[in-house]
Parts: sequence; C-alpha cells; structure tokens
Amino acid sequence: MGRLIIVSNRVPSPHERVQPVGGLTVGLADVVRGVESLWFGWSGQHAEGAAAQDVTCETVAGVTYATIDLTSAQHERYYEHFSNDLIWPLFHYRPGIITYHRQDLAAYYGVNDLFADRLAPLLRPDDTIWVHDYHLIPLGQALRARGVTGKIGFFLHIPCPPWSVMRVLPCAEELLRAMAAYDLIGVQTDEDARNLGECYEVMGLDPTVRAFPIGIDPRGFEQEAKDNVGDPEVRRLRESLRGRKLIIGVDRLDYSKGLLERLHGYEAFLKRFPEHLRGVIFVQIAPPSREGVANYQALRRELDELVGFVNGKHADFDWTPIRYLTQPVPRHLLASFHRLADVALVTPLRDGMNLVAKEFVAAQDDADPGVLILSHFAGAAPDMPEALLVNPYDTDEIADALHQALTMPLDARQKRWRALRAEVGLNTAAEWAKRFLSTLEASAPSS
Ligand code: GDG
Repeated sequence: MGRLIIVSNRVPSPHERVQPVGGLTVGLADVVRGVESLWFGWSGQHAEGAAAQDVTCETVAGVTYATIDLTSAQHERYYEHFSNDLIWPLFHYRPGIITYHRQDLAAYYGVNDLFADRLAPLLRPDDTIWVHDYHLIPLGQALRARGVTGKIGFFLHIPCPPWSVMRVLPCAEELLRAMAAYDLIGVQTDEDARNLGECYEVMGLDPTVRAFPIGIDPRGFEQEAKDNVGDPEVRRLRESLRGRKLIIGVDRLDYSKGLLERLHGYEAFLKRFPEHLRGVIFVQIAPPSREGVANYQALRRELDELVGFVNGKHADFDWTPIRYLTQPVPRHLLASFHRLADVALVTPLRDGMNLVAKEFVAAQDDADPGVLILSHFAGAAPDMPEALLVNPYDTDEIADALHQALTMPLDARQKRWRALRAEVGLNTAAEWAKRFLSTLEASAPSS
C-alpha cells in the first residue's frame, strides 16, 4: 500500500492543525491522522518571484506537509476571483452575483499547472492521490499530462448545480471535461451526483460520479464537549445566561450560510412570540473568511447593521437578544458551547454538507438534548429528517421552528436527538474517507 497524497488549496499551518476552522480542514485533519501521507497545497503565505514557488516540507506525526507560497497576483486571480467570486457563488446556485474575467481563468489554470509541476516530482508510483475541492478541478488532468499514472480521485465539498445553472459558467464544458480525467469524482449528496451526471450526459461523457456524504469525528467532538464544560470560559457563558435558553449559530461569515435570513427569522420570532422575550439569548459566532472578496465585505457590513438594528429594537437595559462574535472561538470551547445550547440554528441557502449541524448533535447529551433547526438546502438535510427542517427564505417558518424547539417536551427532543446521533455516529469522517478511497482503489483507470 502506497502513501495517501492529499491535495487541497490550503494546507493548514501548524496552528491550524491544532485549531482547524472551515469544513475541509476539519474533515481532512481527521483523515490523515495515523496514515503515511503527504498533504500538498498553498501555505497561506504570499511571496513574490521564483522563491515563492519552491516547495517547503515539514513532517509531523507521519504526515508530510508540503507547501508553496503564491504571489499576490496569483492569490487574487486564482483564489479570490476565479475560485471564490465565480465558482463558489455559481455552484451555490447564485449566478446573479458571479464575476468572470478571462485573465482569472488563465490564472486558475496557471496555479493548477504550478501545483502539478511541484507535486509530480514528490510522487511515487504506488501513491494514491486525493484532490479536494473546486480550486483544483483541472489538477488531475495536469498531473496526467506530467506522466502520473497512479489513481487520482477528486472530491467536491460544495454543491453541484444542474446543467441549467452550470452552463452560465463561460468555461463550463472545458472545466467539466478536465474534471472527467479523475478516476473517481465524489460529491456530497445524491442530488449533486444527479446534477453532475446530467451535465456529463449533455456533454456525452460518462465519468464515475458517486455521492460520499462527509461526516465528523463524533466521539472526539462529544469528548471535547464533555471535557470542557468545567472550563472557566464555558462557565462564564453558562453563568451569563442566568437560566435563559441558549440558541447557537456557528458559521464562517459567508452569504451561503443564510445569516441575514436567520436574523430576520429570529426577529420575526421575537415579534410573534413575545413570551420568549428576555427568556432567550442567541449567540452567533461568525468568523470572517475571504475578506478580500467584495461580496464578503458587503455581507459583513449588512450583518453588523442588522444585528445592531435587532438588538437596538428589542433589547432591554438588562437583556440583549443577540450576542454576535466575529472572533473565532477555540474548538474545545465551541464544543462545550454547543453542549450548553438548547437550539442550533443552521440555515444555509445552499451548503455542500454543513458539519456544524453534525457537531451540534454530537455535543448534546441524552439527559436534556437540544433541538436542531436545519435548512432543507444543507447537504446534511436528507440524512437528518429528525431535525426541524425549514426553508430559510421563509422568516415565519424559522420563527415557528424556534418556538417549537424551545417548547418541545423532553421525550420528543430525546426521540429526535437519538435518531440524529445514530446517523452522525454512522457516517463519520473516517467512514467517508474509507468509502471514497476503497471506491477509488476499485475504480477502472480513466486514462
Ligand atoms: C465546506 C462546505 C462542507 C466555524 N467557526 C468556528 C469554527 N468553525 C468550524 C465549524 C466546522 C467548520 O468550521 C465549518 O464547516 P461547514 O461544513 O459548516 O462549512 P464550510 O467551511 O463552508 O465547509 C461544507 C464542508 O466543506 C466539508 O465538506 O460540509 O458544505 O461549504 O467544523 O465548527 N471552528 C472554530 N472556531 C470558530 O469560530 N474552532
């Protein structure tokens, strides 16, 4: 058995390996643990000139982290523009907010070629290569062009829209053709697999596409949640609640997460169910991401404004309905915060999977479990029917679900939570990786 080679846009820095934020790094951190592996990608650093493109290697606990820097121009065009201002919104069904420039497409291919140039010499013939996410769609093809013959699989962490949306991308066919060079293409849900299958049908191609819903390490997360309930910071949160119910939201600050819609829903709840005024506190943790992209800056401003508006309108001099934190919270505290919470609000407008929904479930306890409110449009929704499923565009539905969750009797909460916990326990990150990699090993070579 050769090594496992993971390739993703970002390789976590030593600090991020301990405190990963973001679904992909969290999921993969669990996968590489204990396997001889090499993780290749961008360091997160900028450097100009030829030195930027040298590979730096560091081996920690059997995992070699091999990184290159990018120039600021590469970062801007490949990462901010093409990946995050075009593919990300389009694949999240938002063609109305995309920006396309041919120079960005060229930079996208340029960085994928650079990755292939730097990675190919590090490879051994029996390595299995697993490429992650939308930044690296053409990488498999670029590696093949450099004579790499081992198995190469690809996993798309974000949703895949149907052809009618996909074709808005001016280079859609070219990119999908490049993606077809992988021996296996994994997506999150059956809906994504159907959509991608439809795109390939239109193009007359038939690559292997399968759904592999990603999971978490539920025991690990549960343990962190239990172990840290006595932490002074967690105690501070509990004491500050003074017996009020806690509603929690945890998201990267991203328009796909439905944060504005959630706040409107919460406001409708405060208006329509005044009996809960002063009896609840909504803690929204929303660390900013992709701060160089204009749409994210605009969302940040809108959120700041809306939180201020709702708090100003409904607060009393000794109670504030929303606590809004843009500082990331350390993972062990986050786990215990989830454990304290009575309700989690997870309302993406579209989401590949959404690990937060699964983490909330893992952190709860059977004696007094909280209730998960989950958007239909999260990839997690089809496997979590015991959550209170909502359409995030319907503010009143969010309001109703909040009232229902906060007044739900213990036995009903336990019944729902036990079913959800069983599901989260079955489809773990480790199982996800095992299923993907064994399907990849068994796949027929694509070239
Ligand atoms: C992509 C897809 C798919 C968040 N805030 C803090 C923090 N987080 C952690 C969460 C969770 C992760 O970041 C976010 O994961 P999600 O799955 O919710 O979302 P994306 O980052 O958009 O991930 C997504 C995922 O990839 C995996 O395939 O599920 O659909 O979009 O683990 O807990 N962690 C810490 N502090 C924070 O403030 N420590």
